[in-house]
Amino acid sequence: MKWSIGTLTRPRIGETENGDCPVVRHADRVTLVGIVDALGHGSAAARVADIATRHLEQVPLDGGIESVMLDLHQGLAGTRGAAAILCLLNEDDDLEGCGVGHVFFRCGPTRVPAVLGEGVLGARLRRVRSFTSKLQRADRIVLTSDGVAPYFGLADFEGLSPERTCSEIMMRHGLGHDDATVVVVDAEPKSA
Ligand SMILES: [Mn+2]
Repeated sequence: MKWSIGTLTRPRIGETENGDCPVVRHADRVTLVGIVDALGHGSAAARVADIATRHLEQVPLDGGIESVMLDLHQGLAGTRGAAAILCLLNEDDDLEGCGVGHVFFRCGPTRVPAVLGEGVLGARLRRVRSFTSKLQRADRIVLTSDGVAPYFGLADFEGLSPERTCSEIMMRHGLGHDDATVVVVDAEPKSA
């Protein structure tokens, strides 16, 4: 499968710095996508988002998503902490996802039994739990931070490109009082 990815992020209304960051990293055989949402907002949160971004640019991906999440947890030790949703997509169309804290994962039409974990990366994390699924052509994954109200369905944005879907979700459901991020991944056949 070919992964067509759109991302959109913006700081809380009135802030110039963003504590949210979208994650997209194409490696040899896998693609890492996700969102890190540093606690709070403003420059202190933006510093944490920055540390997370740099960490995820070089973290080993071959140990699976739980290992990526635990690595990020260690990388954020001593900071104010963050929530995150991270997904690894591979050449065989396998999805492996892992979430910690107040972030959101949606996928369809394939139903993915996504259970996200509690805790704060960098501060307290009892255990991470991951979920896996085989993706199909025309599947769409939508990740959002908690600066986006979760009251929407994938059908509301059917037929729109990943970029356009990000803008529409942000426009209709973005919350002014928090940093907000949307990541949309469409699974498309390689030949398309
Ligand atoms: Mn937030």
